Amino acid sequence: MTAGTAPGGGEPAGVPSGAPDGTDPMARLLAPGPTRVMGIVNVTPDSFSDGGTYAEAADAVRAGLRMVADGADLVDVGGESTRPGAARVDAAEERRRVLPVIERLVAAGVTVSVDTTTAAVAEAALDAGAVLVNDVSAAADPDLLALCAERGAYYVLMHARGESVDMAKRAHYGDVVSDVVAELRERLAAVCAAGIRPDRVIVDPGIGFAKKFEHNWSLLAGLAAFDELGRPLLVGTSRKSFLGALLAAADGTPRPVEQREDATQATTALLADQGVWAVRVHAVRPAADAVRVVEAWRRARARQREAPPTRRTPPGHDDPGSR
Ligand code: PMM
Repeated sequence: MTAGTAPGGGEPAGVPSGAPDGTDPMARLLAPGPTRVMGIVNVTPDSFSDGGTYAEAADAVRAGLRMVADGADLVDVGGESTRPGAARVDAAEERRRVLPVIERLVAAGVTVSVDTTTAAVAEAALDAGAVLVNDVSAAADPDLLALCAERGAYYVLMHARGESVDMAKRAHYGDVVSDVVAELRERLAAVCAAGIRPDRVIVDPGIGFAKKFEHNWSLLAGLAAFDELGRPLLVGTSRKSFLGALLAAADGTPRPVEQREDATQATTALLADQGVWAVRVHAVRPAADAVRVVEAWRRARARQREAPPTRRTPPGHDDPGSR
């Protein structure tokens, strides 16, 4: 697994802004270390989980700062819902939603990514100090790629097919794991051909994007296959429908979104144990706690490998004290 894959390939073409001291916060986050936690701030009226939560920019900023205090390594700000069936949002409106939030989070020293598929929005977000473009379109827009290349931005290449409005009907695969890896390999080549440095790309299997529920489980079980892409892995399971279906009531009613948090944290622990680079979550504190538990567990496992515990002698055998 590619957790904390150190970026290679020499000096950056241009250090993205975002850190007042001129350091590159993404290089630090991509260096070897525990699974990172990306907090989600959707400034949208209609995202499936937190849509409408942040009516005012100030509420979204407060939520982002809370996430950082709770252990988020970076905050992903989005202004367009990507839930299946969602319609596109005008770029000006998307910019209006995300910019004041990004500006204020960056001013507070937060490492910010922008969740957008639109070059004009990404450009404004990078101007405002975002350092990572989280593109859920599977690199559909050459202008967005050219922008990221020119600006030296870090880039999330997420697997998807088509747009939110019709992606559900494209959820047909032979072997979903090898198909998704192959499609990402092809898109990764396009991203690099557009001039984005390979060491600035993070890949994501796109849980819930043009996937049936069973596809999501197969992908989670098959993440090791993504190692061949040689890039750090970001995974977003938080509160998604496949968890709602798993936890459905006896009559088949899916578990409501706001009651999928415990299951989300189970996935976080399993993902961290597999060594993914980062998880994208709505509730940061339990995710950060889960990562810490996994880290402590791994350290103990490593200690035991180095010095296997001496076997305790059962009483009545060689134990002189019991004679
Ligand atoms: N999921 C959503 C939105 N953006 N970005 C990445 N990289 N990976 C994801 O899985 C992902 C994403 C949809 O979830 P949301 O509406 O809760 O943000």
